[in-house]
Amino acid sequence: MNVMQKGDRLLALSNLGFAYAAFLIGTLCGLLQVFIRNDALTLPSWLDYYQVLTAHGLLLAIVFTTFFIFAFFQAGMSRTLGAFGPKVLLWNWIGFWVTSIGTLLVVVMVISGQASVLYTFYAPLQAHGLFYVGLALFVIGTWIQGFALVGHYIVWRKQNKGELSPLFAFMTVATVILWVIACLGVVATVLFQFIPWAFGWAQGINVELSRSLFWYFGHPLVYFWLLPAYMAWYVIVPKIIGGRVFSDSLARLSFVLFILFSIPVGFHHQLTEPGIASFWKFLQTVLTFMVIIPSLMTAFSMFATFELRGRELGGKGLFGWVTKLPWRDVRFTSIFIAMAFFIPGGAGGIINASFQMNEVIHNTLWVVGHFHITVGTPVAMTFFGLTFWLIPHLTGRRFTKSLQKLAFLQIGTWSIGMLLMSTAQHMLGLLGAPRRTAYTGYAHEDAQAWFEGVLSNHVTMAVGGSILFLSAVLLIFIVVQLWWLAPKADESTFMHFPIADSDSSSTPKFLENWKIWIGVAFILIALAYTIPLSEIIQHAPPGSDRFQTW
Ligand code: HAS
Repeated sequence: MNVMQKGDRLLALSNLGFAYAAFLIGTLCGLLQVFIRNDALTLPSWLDYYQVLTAHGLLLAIVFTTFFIFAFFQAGMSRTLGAFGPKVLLWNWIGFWVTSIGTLLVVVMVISGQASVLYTFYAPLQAHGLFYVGLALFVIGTWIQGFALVGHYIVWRKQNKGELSPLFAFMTVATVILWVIACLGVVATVLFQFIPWAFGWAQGINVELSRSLFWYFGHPLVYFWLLPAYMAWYVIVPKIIGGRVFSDSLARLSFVLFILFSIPVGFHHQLTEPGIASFWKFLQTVLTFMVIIPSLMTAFSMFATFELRGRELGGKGLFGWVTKLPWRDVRFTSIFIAMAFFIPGGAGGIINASFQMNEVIHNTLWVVGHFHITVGTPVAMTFFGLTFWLIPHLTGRRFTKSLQKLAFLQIGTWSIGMLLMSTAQHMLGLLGAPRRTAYTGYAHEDAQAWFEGVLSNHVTMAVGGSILFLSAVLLIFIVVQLWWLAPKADESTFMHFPIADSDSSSTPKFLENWKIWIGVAFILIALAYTIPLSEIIQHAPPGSDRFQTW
């Protein structure tokens, strides 16, 4: 392992800084939402609920995650493969700036009230053209950063011919491949549909095509969030607990399966939409069930790592090993809680993906509950756990005992807040409460009764949301301390970068033959999408006019 160079550290820190600025504003928007829905807050006339909701979704789900992920990749790649060369560093910086400029453009458009289109920016809602230009820049910037990291990996492979790359690097490259292929859909709809339409160069928009291209991107997007969390589970957690990666080949295979199956499944977000024949929805539903497999493999692998380590430390009986795990280390406990949240989160996903059951939950608050216990906790809380060692490592400061105690309070409050809020959302959704609405106080008494349960009411959501916001402020406090104020550590801190080595001696080499996997991924995409997309284009109704409801 290499000591990270100053330039590489600054790059990762810049991405982290952007991520946490977005996190603070995004969680504040979340707080406003739960109070508005609870009728406890009326926004001033210049601020609209949908504006706040758009900012909330974009800042947390897209900006916080993406900037954090690149910081993590950059730190880990520099550490495992060696310091970035000048070209790799330069391209990473260019990518960072392009992503940042795109983000700022999008945020300005949302704040100025010209893009209250939510993070899915469904047509025929139309934002200002610059909003879409900002989105395009954002994606291009991430591609530049991604390609720069792949360039770094290629240099390493040339220098280490015939060897499998370290697991961290392999997983980074797999995630970048997934991201680039996924973005093709959103790039196509933004460049060829939204931008010409929004600037008035094209009349009308093919709504179904734009939604299908969006979801071609939108589902693998969730794995772009999840895979870095899985990287932490596979390679960081074993190191923290003093154990080992259960199986190098299992870990690599699970990432390869994500490249294959996470993309040709977007129709499971469109099961209720007309214009797509049932056969194609069914096919993509089946493929969705394939993409569950690598998550089940990951769950198995995690249990194995924990049990092996617990038994090594003397744990006896069926569950005695559980008590041997390092529960007092918040970097472990935070990530363990994140995993535990993913059990109901993943089960909810399986319900969503079941063709018939989707009828019950689609467009209800259930889905909002689902994504708060997938991206909002398993992913986000894994990122919190990473933050607790990543920032000290990058800034050379100490994660002191008192900060560790605060960190426990932070993850505890996040868990409680999320439990309350997402349980209420799941229950309300099952009863029928819709999502994406500013208010749900309908006149009909049956609908009003949905909100009268102990858990299923807006007060629970508001209490949960408030606890979450307090937790977010606490996290920002910890981040600021670790960045600027905590006592300086000695040089050895720079060596404490907990990435586990894995034994790849019996791993089949073809797992790292990207040409095969990219090829198979495109074949599956072609099978799942060519005919339905061409039908959507051939049988398109007249393009829709623009709608701006704000
Ligand atoms: Fe999802 C909607 C299906 C996973 C995020 N999803 C969404 C939306 C978001 C989202 C943001 O099929 C809303 C989009 C919108 O705005 O409209 N989802 C799935 C399926 C999975 C899944 C099948 N989703 C995720 C992940 C997300 C995410 C991950 C973010 C990171 N989702 C859907 C569907 C919809 C949907 C439909 C559309 C609904 C609609 O109609 O609108 C699967 O990938 C889930 C597989 C996961 C598992 C769990 C494995 C468990 C593990 C934990 C092990 C724990 C350990 C600790 C070791 C099978 C790995 C042990 C601890 C103990 C205490 C014992």
